[in-house]
Amino acid sequence: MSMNELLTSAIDTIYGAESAAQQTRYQQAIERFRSHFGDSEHLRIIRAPGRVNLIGEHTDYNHGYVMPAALDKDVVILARSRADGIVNMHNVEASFAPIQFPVAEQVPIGPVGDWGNYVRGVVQIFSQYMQKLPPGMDLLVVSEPPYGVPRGAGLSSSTAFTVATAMTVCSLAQWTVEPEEFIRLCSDSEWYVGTRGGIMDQFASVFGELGHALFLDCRPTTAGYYRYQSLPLPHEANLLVVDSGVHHENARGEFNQRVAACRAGVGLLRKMHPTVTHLRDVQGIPWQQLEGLLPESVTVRDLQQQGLELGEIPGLDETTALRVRACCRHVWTENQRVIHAVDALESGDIVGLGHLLTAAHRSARDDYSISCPELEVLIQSAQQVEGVFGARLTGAGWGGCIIALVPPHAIATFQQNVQDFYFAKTGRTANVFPCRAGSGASVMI
Ligand code: NG1
Repeated sequence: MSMNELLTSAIDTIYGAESAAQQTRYQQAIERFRSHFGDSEHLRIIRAPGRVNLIGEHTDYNHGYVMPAALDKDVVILARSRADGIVNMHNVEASFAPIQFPVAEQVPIGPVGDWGNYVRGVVQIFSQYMQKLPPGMDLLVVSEPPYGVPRGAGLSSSTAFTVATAMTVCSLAQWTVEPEEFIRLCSDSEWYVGTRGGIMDQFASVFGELGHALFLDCRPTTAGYYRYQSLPLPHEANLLVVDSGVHHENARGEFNQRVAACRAGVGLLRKMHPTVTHLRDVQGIPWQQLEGLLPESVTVRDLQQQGLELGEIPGLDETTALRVRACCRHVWTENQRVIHAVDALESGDIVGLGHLLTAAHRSARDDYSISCPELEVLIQSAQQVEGVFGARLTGAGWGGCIIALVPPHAIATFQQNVQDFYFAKTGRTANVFPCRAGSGASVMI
């Protein structure tokens, strides 16, 4: 088969009903690669999707439960090897400056916020793991709207980019890495950039399945594997995503503070329960027996004075007050909600699932404090639409998106009312789109 025939068949398999528009997108991308790098000999094309999280927020780095679904929006990379060991990366969007650096086992990090840091992270982490260097490469990144993953929207655009880059590096270097190790290395590559996140996003991006959500237990077994299960999304209701268009600048620092609050919780609980290493370990203990062991608020300095170290967390200040009790309560109750959500999906209980989403939102807002005024306006407007089963913020928080479980007859009203209400209250435009759960990352050709 020719390159074009292979690509056409891969696009049909991955995108199904959307494949005609995607054929055009990919052909245009190949044209751009040619005009940028001269020709398209030996071209590889790799894609990785973003994700929504149905439920299970900020539980992954506590070894808890999550339920994401891969999106049908993705990052595409066109790539080929270079003989000179240089990574030469361009983006079709002019706002991203080109990146160039030599492959190495220690790649110096660029300025904060530089998109090239994700690529540097991948090259460093995978080279160290393989104990050899990949070839240099010419790369073209394509993630424009409407098919790309919206950025800063809590839909894991950075993970999609990281996974696509890592798959590209492995493909060009002809490295075989076991999927779960691959996921861990992708997560480490994002740690290189500075966020102390878990493995949910990478898992969804790699293992996503068309029309399915993924229930994942983020606690690895002793052999380093994870327990997960694909669950068909309901037919009786549609999952709609509403992008607030807002992304708060302090999100990274706030995120790391929540990680710190959870680690503080572990340290304090360990005094009574010495085997605890993650909040997941106290899931079997009634919350009432735990909360008395956890202070409402404690500073990093207070913890240090008690001999409690939180490990390396970028940007943490000694005077930062951590809301330990409320954060741990969110994680504890959220894990339970995920388990109940699995039951609800399996038994077709859409009403029950809707209630769980709404309860998860309350906990994220009140206990984990990750909402913001714009998201609250969206949640309020979603809840006012008759027939809506439930709604919650999705992703890390402080902006980004909400999801809502909406019956088919209410979709048009939902879109209209939510957009009107949001505009009236904030002067901003909300982007509403259906979550069509897509396939996981792949090498297309
Ligand atoms: P987003 O929404 O993509 O920033 C982050 C973490 C996840 C998880 C969620 C909260 C990364 C790459 N992603 O996701 O692991 O902790 O927040 O549930 O750190």
